[in-house]
Amino acid sequence: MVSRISSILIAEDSVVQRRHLAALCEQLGVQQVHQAANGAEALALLERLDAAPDAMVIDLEMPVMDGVELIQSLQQRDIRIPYVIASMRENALLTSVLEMARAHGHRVGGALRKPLTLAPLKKALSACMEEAGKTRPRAPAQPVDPQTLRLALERGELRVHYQPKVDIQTGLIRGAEVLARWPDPAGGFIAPDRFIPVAEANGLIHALTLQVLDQACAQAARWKAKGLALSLAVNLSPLLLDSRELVGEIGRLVARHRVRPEELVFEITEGALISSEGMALGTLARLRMHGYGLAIDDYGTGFSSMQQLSRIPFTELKIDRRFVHGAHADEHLRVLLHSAIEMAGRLGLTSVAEGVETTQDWALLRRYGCNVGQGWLIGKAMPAEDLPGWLRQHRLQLSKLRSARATSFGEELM
Ligand code: G
Ligand code: G
Ligand code: MN
Repeated sequence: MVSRISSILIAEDSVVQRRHLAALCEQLGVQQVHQAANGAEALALLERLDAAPDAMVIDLEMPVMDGVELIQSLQQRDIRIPYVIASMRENALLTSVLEMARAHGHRVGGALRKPLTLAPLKKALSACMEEAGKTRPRAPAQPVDPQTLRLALERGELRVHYQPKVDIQTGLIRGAEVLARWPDPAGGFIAPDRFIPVAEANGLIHALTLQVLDQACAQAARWKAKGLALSLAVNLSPLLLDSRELVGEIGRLVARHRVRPEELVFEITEGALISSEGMALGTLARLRMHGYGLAIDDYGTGFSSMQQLSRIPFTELKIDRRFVHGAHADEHLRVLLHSAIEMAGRLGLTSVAEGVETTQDWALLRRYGCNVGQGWLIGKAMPAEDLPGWLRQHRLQLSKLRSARATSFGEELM
């Protein structure tokens, strides 16, 4: 039985489908099943009922008032009952309605393709009850005080962590992404999404990035001396690309640590590339001429066109995690993921998948021929001194990763 659901409302025009769904709900232990043949009936029923149902299942295509109109009416009336969306229509349509519902802040357990079956329905209903327990919306990250950040940079308090990037075919480590960390006096670390935008807005991002790069190069040299050759990826804020000095400064820093440009990759977020003008394009071209790798970061979130991508000499395409984690259960995401990997291959770019969280994510990426993976399944960002221990642990996992098989792809959507 699905915990905490004792009553449910089904909005579905087909009598046959409605009965089928009611029977499934009863099998799941739901005691009271209310039925409506369209959105208007569902709203009328909600007004009449003494106690609101715990959850709803909403069909999209219905006469009189369809499922999308029903969801919009729920929003207007501020009715906050969690629900599951169901339809026979294509995944892209289901996905866009799901996005709309979530943008309203509604608790949606998933969008399911009809005819419904027991297991996906149970999972989706459980998911909407789980979401009900979470506090929403999430509080926005509190930005830090610019003066405090300035002082921290002057005192060299910033640290960097390393998140491993591994070859998806062999499981072997290829490199790591360098991520800035600011130790919190109260313990732990202040997350970069709280201080990177502050650094950008207060003229501190240049100094910050050079400090990050300095620590990363010093570490790369130490690892190299021990026989561990890793390619390190450093994030570059788009604001830095407007500086004419940047390429020279990076060159001097790298030379001082005797690191070769080929051992570094700079990541630039996709969204920043769309509006990039002459100066930025020149900086990127010069970085590439000097031998550094260039990665498009968060690919898939920025709506760049092929033309925009083709005018910059990239070496790597980092596919955003929202197209990676969970793609095994979502046909729409799978198409996008597969075509991004294929496009990277055809353009001669290394494909890197972010957000690899499960062995199912891993198995799918391997099947699609993705080159490199990064994510919690492999390893979280860690201080340099933890990396040797992680490597030992990781070696023990290799055979498991290499034999990871995709079970079944498909059936349910979200
Ligand atoms: O791993 P984590 O949650 O810390 O990363 C959050 C975000 O902060 C990432 O999107 C990453 O690109 C960004 N970030 C981390 N370090 C740096 C940095 O040194 N420079 C820039 N520009 N962004 C960074
Ligand atoms: O530069 P970028 O935005 O890619 O930075 C990586 C970010 O992604 C960091 O915030 C890091 O903590 C986060 N991250 C790394 N691995 C995973 C993962 O497997 N799943 C999720 N949800 N986030 C991840
Ligand atoms: Mn990045």
